[in-house]
Amino acid sequence: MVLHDAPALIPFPSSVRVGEGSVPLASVRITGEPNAAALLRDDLAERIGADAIHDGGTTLIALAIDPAIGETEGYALEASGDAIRVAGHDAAGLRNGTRTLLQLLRRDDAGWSVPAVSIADAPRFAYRGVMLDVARHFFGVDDVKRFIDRAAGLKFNHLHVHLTDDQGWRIQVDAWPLLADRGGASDASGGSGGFFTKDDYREIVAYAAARHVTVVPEIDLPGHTHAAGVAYPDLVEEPWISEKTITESEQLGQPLPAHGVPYAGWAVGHSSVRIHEERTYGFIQDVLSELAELTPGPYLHIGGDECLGTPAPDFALFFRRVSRIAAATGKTPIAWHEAGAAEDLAEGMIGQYWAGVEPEGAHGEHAAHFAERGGALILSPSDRAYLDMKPSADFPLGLAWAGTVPLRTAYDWEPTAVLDGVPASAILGIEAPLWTETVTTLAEADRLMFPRIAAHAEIGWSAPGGPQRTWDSFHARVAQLAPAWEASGIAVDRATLDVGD
Ligand code: TNX
Repeated sequence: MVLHDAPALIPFPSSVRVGEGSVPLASVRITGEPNAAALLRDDLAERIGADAIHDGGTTLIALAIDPAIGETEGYALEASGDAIRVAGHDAAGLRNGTRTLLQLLRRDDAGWSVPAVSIADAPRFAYRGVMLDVARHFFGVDDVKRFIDRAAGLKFNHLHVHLTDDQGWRIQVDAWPLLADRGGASDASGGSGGFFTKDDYREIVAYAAARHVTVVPEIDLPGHTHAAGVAYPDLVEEPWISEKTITESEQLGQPLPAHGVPYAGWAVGHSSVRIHEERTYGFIQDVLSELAELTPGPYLHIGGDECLGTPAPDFALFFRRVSRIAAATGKTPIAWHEAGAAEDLAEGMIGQYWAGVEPEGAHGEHAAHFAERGGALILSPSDRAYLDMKPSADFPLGLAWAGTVPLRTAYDWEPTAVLDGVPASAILGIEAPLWTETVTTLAEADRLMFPRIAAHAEIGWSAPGGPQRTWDSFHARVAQLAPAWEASGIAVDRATLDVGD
């Protein structure tokens, strides 16, 4: 095969050889692995039209799982003549190969086709996540499904759902029914919120699983629990209207939080469950065991961020107990890296690092503690990977506390170089979180996340050093893919495609 211009694929594959000509898609039949075939049929129909796909189609798309091919989640894709063959090492690999196929689609005067191409591919990191905060503003089942589609299309394989925060509790808990009923009836702009029933949540988990996305639920503890106190005032104490909370509230023109009353502001670090009351641990035990039961995936996220008023010994005592309650459900607990300040964490826990790519203060040390205790790290540096940071200073949505993050900055980081003293083997992967203080609709979420989410998809998937793993190549590929994103209903803000600053 002759090498021509590389196709606009994100994340860029390990190996791509482009041949001569193209494979026409005027009349297509899809055969092979039935789950992947059914999903591809739907996705392809949306792009090229359902009429082009039928059992008598002249171009063959053959889907197979073949463990002899590549590595975990890897795949091979061959397109030439009148056939396209996608073989996954496993079912997730087949999903990844079909996502590549969808990005190869192009249309010219002769109609839809894909270029003749030979691709071998596998991911760099096992964990490639996005996070949706449904607590500050609630997003219903359909929106979450669309969010999963966006993530899966870029080969992300984890969806972290931030289910609880000061402004709302979004998951039904049978043993504590008021959590959702009362704690879910508010949001960060004084709206009426919402919550997932257990059936809603199961529907999300099943939809994600069919697309090889593992859902990681988070109950944020011991702070960010004001909404739990709206439901059950005795569970939560709020002695900590700190200077930070006062300043933030003044700057935002928002009232300070009041105990037991729904909170519609954005200040953080003012709430906590009662660490010295036994009842608190019964509550946590109930919540985490009901959540574990709803969760086929291996992880439970237990929060740990921004406990600004919690004395260090109380914080340590809390995580000594709660990390073990979480681990006893059979799941691996994940916590924000500040929980690494607690000396006696359950072993093998995963830390999620959110401070900057150049760690200051104790952030790096706290994060490293997870690796020292046999665990691993997920990297979400806020000055690169936070999808809610403004892409430019004048952007109408988003926050800027970690800086503005234009596309070029979002692309410019190396996960293994952030934390001193943490070996590359302890980096499980990366995650791009979308916090939703300023985001109330999926269209607004799109405007903030695209195209930066694509930068993190590539950082999580494509090893550095390849000829296309450069800003210039990435930037050009984003511009080429944007029309396809728009065609699939994603609200891309064209201004953010520029480098900006
Ligand atoms: C920090 S960093 C938070 C969230 C906010 C976010 C806004 C971290 C783990 N927590 O509570 O929503 O900033 O960008």
